[in-house]
Amino acid sequence: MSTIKKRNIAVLGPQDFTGITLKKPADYAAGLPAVKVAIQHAFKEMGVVKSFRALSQMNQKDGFDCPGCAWPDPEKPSKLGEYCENGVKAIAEEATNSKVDRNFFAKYSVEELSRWSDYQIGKSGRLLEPMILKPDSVYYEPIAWDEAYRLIAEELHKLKSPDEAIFYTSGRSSNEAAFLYGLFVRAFGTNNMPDCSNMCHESSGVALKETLGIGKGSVKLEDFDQAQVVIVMGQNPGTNHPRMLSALQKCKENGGKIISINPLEEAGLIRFKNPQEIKGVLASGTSLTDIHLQVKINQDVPLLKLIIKKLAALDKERRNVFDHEFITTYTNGYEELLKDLDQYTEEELLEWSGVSQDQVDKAVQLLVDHNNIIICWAMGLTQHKNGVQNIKECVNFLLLKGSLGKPGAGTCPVRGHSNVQGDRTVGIMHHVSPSLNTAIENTFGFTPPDKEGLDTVHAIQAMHDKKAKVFVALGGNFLSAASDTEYTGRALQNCDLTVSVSTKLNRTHLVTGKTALILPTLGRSELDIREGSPRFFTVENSMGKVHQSKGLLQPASEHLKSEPEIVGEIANAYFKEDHPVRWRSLSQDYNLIREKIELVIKGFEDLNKKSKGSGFYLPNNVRDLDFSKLPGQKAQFSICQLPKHNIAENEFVLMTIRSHDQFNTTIYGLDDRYRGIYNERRVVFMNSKDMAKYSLKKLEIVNLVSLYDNTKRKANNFLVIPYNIPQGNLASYFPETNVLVPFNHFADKSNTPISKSIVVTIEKV
Ligand SMILES: Nc1nc2c(c(=O)[nH]1)N[C@H]1C(S)=C(S)[C@@H](COP(=O)(O)OP(=O)(O)OC[C@H]3O[C@@H](n4cnc5c(=O)[nH]c(N)nc54)[C@H](O)[C@@H]3O)O[C@H]1N2
Ligand SMILES: Nc1nc2c(c(=O)[nH]1)N[C@H]1C(S)=C(S)[C@@H](COP(=O)(O)OP(=O)(O)OC[C@H]3O[C@@H](n4cnc5c(=O)[nH]c(N)nc54)[C@H](O)[C@@H]3O)O[C@H]1N2
Ligand code: SF4
Ligand SMILES: [Mo]
Repeated sequence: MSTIKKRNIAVLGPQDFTGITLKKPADYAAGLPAVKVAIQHAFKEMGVVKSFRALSQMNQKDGFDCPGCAWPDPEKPSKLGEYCENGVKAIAEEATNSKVDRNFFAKYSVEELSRWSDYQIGKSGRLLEPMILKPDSVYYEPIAWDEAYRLIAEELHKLKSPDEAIFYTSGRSSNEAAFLYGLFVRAFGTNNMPDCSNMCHESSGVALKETLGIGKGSVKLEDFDQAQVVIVMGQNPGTNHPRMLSALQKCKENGGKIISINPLEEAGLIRFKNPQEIKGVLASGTSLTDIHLQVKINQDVPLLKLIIKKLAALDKERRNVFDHEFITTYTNGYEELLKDLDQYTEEELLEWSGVSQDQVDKAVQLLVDHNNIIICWAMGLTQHKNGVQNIKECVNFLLLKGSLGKPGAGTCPVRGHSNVQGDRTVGIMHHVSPSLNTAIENTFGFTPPDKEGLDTVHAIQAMHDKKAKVFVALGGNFLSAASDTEYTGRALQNCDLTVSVSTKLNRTHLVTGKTALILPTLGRSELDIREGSPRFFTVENSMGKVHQSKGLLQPASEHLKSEPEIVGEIANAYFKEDHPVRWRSLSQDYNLIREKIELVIKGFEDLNKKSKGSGFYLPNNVRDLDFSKLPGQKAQFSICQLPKHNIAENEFVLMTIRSHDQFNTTIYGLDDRYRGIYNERRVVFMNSKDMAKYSLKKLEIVNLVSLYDNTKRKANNFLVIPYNIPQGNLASYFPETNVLVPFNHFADKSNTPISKSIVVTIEKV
């Protein structure tokens, strides 16, 4: 037995400043600065030739899907290029020429690397060959692929129960990889399949499933052309889904209006200068938001209730504000919803929301006569204790207006990772689906487990309490993405083995189990060749459309394997050929995987054929107004409570958000251009009245402190930035602030961490 070394790892990394410069927040998104920044990133990471090659194929029909967000491509992609600044940053990050080779790992111990910032770690480059961190070592060293597979199989065989292993997925994996992975995990015998959606849109999935019968949105991209009103809630598209601005622009040009509901006035929602148009480059662009409702953090339910109450009063007089025919034909619970509203006064709802009377009245005026309404939302609604109810209140509104199942109307949860929705569709989930299990059993001849698995927050607790001992991640950066960084760090360190299938080095590779493996994989943009022919895979976008993606760049190293190959070989090593599934042949031939997906997953019939070209839409009962699977065969109104925070006099509600220069835990750069912050991430945005109240000066250094269940958590060193944010509210970037989010506080029903409403106090340094 080798000795087990206690490594001296800095779980949180450095907490010092990088040298801030402040400018005025921007009042438009994109335009020439976006083009300039995009080109700078591309050329710096990939060089000129590779940049042109990569960008000419991104989001084109025979090319590869952008590795950034899940926003859909238009039916006819422009030859000028169908991508945005952040898509370019995403591809530059993946196709970078920088590499971390075995010399790098021989030079820097994990102890030393853990003292690097996430930005430095990420910039070190692409992983090239499998590496192992042995129990007695602080240095990763090379390991042969077969040896790595054998070691994983051996550790999995050692477990007393399959439930002692955790299999995480991040939403970049293809449908083929995710399907095979889910199949292996079930064949192995557990449903412990946490994934990044647990921290993301899980609240949307739960709310939409319960009210409308499908955990996905209902709108298609074309619906934006016809919408009369688009409400954008808790979402910052200018940064996180930049090409959504083109859809909003089209909506405006067709006479539509936009209401944004957000504690911040995000630049991308003010005005858009479309870099693909002359007027976007030379002129002032298109003004987007017509009405901005500056809601306090997590007071969307009171605000929506207020709007509904006012509309209901008008409807009483006019009978045409709500769509009564729709309500009668398709819904359950209308009377109860209206009755529940009686208990609130308009004054108290207004007070809770923090919005001005005048602005609410303007919004009501706009909404009264329009019935083609889309609501878009993202993390500003999902990452709260009452995240599920936030979305249910949105559904209430759309049902009242009959804004579902027709052009220009519907639900639009805007997804994060480029294939997070697809991964869930093809079987990555901790819940048990009896119909999926039956289909797997019929197709593959083994019985999948029927015990509910662990989601992200419960997987962390299981590892922390040593009830789970092996952690495998298909992509992602679990340590930095998850809540309660120090607790999650201990959880990972308590494991016997942690395995990361990754493209780039990240902090999860440094905060590890006793033994750790890094298995480097091909990126989206890279050629995936088998026996002389390129392979392609499929992905599903935010609007339920499945299409193919084919890489074309030379892989970062000849030693890289594709994700399906890695999964198949782990399965093969574990089962040693003694299993009804032919893991190796499946993992090598994606057509075979697709044939199995066709048999197992509803809506994928003819996948091999249909995924070519612009792809196909999966079935969506809301589009067809078919609520037959719901109680009473109707869509459901829901009674939602007002979210209470019980804030003490000196406490704030903090939302942890993304800067313009990051993709989740991947830090592209240190600027948040639209908010006027340059070269610094350790900032906290605060209302200047609150600054005066606590005698805080601009750029004064403070610590943020949260206190839950008598445990104090602290994030040190943040510079105070005066900002247009409601009083009592704060904003700061994640992952730096994840240390404040208690592991055991999460949304009811969806278990999504409360990353957007953390109660904190400010400590002067
Ligand atoms: N460039 C880039 N693109 C990305 C990502 C990235 O990190 N970088 N991440 C991807 C992923 S995985 C996801 S899930 C999405 C995330 O996309 P977003 O949800 O847009 O990301 P956040 O930065 O978390 O922004 C949350 C927004 O909600 C607002 N907000 C916060 N709390 C509340 C609230 O209580 N009520 C309301 N009404 N608004 C609130 C914030 O002010 C902010 O504008 O983006 C995806 N795309
Ligand atoms: N406080 C706070 N915490 C949050 C959030 C928040 O708003 N606030 N947002 C949450 C949300 S919405 C999400 S989705 C999660 C994200 O959680 P994750 O998905 O776990 O995190 P990412 O940062 O997207 O993962 C980045 C890593 O993925 C790997 N990678 C990139 N591309 C590929 C690929 O093609 N294949 C493989 N195998 N690996 C790849 C790279 O090694 C990279 O370092 O974070 C959550 N955490
Ligand atoms: S909007 Fe999202 S998917 Fe489209 S190019 Fe930009 S980052 Fe990529
Ligand atoms: Mo996400």
